[in-house]
Amino acid sequence: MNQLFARHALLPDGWCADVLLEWNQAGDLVAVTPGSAPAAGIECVEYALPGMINLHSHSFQRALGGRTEFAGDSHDSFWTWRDLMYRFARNITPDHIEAIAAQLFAECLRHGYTSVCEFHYVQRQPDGAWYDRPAETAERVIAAARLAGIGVTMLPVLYSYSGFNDSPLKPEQQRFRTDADDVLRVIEALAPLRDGQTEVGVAPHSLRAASIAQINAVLAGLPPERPVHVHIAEQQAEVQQALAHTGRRPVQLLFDQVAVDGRWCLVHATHLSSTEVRSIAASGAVAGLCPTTEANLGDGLFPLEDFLAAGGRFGIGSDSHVSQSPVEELRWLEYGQRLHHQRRNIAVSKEQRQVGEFLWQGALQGGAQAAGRPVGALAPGRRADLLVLDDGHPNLCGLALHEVLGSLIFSGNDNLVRDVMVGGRWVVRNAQHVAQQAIAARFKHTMAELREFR
Ligand code: NGQ
Ligand code: ZN
Repeated sequence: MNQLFARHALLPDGWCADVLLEWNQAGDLVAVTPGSAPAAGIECVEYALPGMINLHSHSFQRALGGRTEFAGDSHDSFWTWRDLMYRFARNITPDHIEAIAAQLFAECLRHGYTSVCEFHYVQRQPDGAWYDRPAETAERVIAAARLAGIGVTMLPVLYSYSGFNDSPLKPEQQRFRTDADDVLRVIEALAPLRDGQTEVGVAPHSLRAASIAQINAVLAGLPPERPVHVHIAEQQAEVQQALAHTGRRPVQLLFDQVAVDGRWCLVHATHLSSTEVRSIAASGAVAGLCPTTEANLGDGLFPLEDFLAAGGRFGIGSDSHVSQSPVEELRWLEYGQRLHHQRRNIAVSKEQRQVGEFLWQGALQGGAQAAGRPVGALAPGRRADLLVLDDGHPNLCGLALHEVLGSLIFSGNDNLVRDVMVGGRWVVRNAQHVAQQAIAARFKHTMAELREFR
């Protein structure tokens, strides 16, 4: 029977009591009814909430976790990390890509992500030739998502240059090389895989790696309503390079020359002028914030308070996967602001004074928009993607309902996610992913093979 009864469920307007959730065989919610009576034979849980959307992932980077945390001869930075990452990316095979992604996605599910947007740029063979199937590596990531049971938005990447002045790619970037036609061909090859769990959009890598003309060419060939993601203004050096070569800051350049709208997700958008803050907010685009990776890479802090005041939309991503937990991303999103402003409780609105609830609901809305899929809410027509919290855990004892998400996000490091459903199917039960052992065994084998490639 496709039904679940929650004593408390987080609906778009807040927590509701005695909610009966019903979904169809396709995995879409068909009815969400508060004030229902529990019925015999229907599973009953205490706390249910929508699963989180991870709006920015480079899944292969999961295999680099912990391996870039040593000091080199000169000052380490985003750019020295990037050299290590490139070196690692040279050697991975489609089998590795699939095994690493499956492990990552199972971990993401256990921590409460039920969707992921894969910003996918390792598309060619190590020598720069295409695979026989142009979407080979993208198909492997989608296969991993299906194995793990996470919803996925695949974003094949446009990647042509190594800098703003159309400078040629470096040898270590040859695997990533695509032009507008290549990307549209991959998107077309992926069309048959689109379904309730799978969407396909596009991602110009950055204004360093894709020209404005190429971006507009891809947009012209892209089917309507598909999501468009781009890395932007993550590092001060990127802003300086944009100013030197174009006379404009990256976000300013994008808005001057491309029609940015609600299909867009601007990933990082760390270094913004106040005009740029307002442009992004007014466009309806989502700011894709990845606080743990941004901290790990020394990027800087996003101007969240100003952006929210301007009505901006945001979501979260785990990017390089130094964390696989939405709790940690949201916690550090708020903590970065507290440290910067030397104040408390920044991520709130006039109506929503609970930080945890504001963050979870905001990231659901922005994440769903960025994913281009009907997710992010327990409401008819959306996917049946939900988390059940471990109501027996001490952190959830003696709380008022409005304190539950505050406890989830700001209290301790135990994982309170007990069960996870995606598209009406349980993929995590009692904190165990249903295919955890097989997925982990394959991942360990892959990591052993990749040991020598540092
Ligand atoms: C990436 N990662 O594509 O994996 C980038 C680094 C770049 C982040 N921006 C490469 N966090 O931006 O050139
Ligand atoms: Zn990224």
